[in-house]
Amino acid sequence: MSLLPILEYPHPRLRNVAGAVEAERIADPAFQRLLDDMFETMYEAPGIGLAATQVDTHERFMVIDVTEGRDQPLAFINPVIREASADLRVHQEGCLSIPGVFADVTRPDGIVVAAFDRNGKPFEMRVDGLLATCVQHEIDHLDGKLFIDYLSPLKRDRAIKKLEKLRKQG
Ligand code: GNR
Ligand code: NI
Repeated sequence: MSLLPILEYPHPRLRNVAGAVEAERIADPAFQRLLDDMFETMYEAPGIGLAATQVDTHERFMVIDVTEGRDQPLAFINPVIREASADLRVHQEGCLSIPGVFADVTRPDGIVVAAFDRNGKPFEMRVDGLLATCVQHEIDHLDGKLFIDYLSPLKRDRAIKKLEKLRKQG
């Protein structure tokens, strides 16, 4: 297992739109190793999710674990949001690609997400709360989107200034 380097804003490849994972690739040992490395990288960071885009792999998959015990790893391959609730929730988001910056983002509170698991088996999950926020945040990465894209120009500007300041401080 190994830790993978995480791309940071404003790396241009964070804007790539990821392509589908081909079904035959899921069983490939290299792909399974990549999943293990992404879990290891996410847990070490620590983060509650990690999208392939963030580790410079432009295929549609991500790993998530929002549990306190860090003992419920979830892999989503070719995830699709099937339904999104009309009711919204605000959550203060952060991102391993924009370290040290946090801002409120409003998203649907509940979603139904369909995907394939790491064995290539299709599944559908109805999720809400933090897990729903995280799934949407990760799928955004696969579409080249970042949470700061949802902020007003003023707040986005402040967020980027904060990131630059934190970097200067080391
Ligand atoms: O670790 C993370 N925490 C987080 C908090 C609120 C909303 C989304 C997230 S995801 C983030 C890890 C990350 O950058 N995933 O892409
Ligand atoms: Ni992120």
